[in-house]
Amino acid sequence: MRLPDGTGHAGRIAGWLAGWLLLAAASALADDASAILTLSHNGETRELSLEQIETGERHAVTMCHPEGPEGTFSGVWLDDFLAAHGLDEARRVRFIAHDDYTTFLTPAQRRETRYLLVTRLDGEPIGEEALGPLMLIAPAQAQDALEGNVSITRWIWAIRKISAR
Ligand SMILES: Nc1nc2c(c(=O)[nH]1)N[C@H]1C(S)=C(S)[C@@H](COP(=O)(O)O)O[C@H]1N2
Ligand SMILES: [Mo]
Repeated sequence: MRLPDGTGHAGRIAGWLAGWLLLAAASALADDASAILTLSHNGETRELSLEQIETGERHAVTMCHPEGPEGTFSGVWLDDFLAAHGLDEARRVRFIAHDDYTTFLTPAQRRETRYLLVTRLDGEPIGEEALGPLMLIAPAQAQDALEGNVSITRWIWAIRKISAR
């Protein structure tokens, strides 16, 4: 016996919808739980997800990034992130980007100005087209940076690895 056309059609839509919802839920979970950063210390390596980076207090600042993106940049203070991983005393904290650009910060440089490890722009994880997935900014220097009065060589974006020693 054949089901009336209406039921079959509705059933297909319901099935499609359920499948789609499942996929959407799974990918939302993966977004926060998949590894975006390699953290290494004395040869020991860990892969961290967005939610593992965003522990503790978050900080937000609304500004224009000299490289283009503007809005509310939020994340964790670099010093808090390092402390959470027992690395606050590191003599050198090196950052390596997806384009292989690299910089490092000494404790003295971290004392000169506070660096924010940015995880989100306007509340959303940051895509590679918007300098993501992670970037370093110095909020206190934002206006000077925009006006070109201060060097932003340490405002590394597209960070894929942080290595401390
Ligand atoms: N990932 C990444 N971050 C980077 C760079 C880069 O090439 N890649 N260039 C740095 C340098 S040297 C400066 S002066 C500023 C601005 O770089 P730009 O003038 O090449 O855009 O971003 C810094 N951050
Ligand atoms: Mo530069």
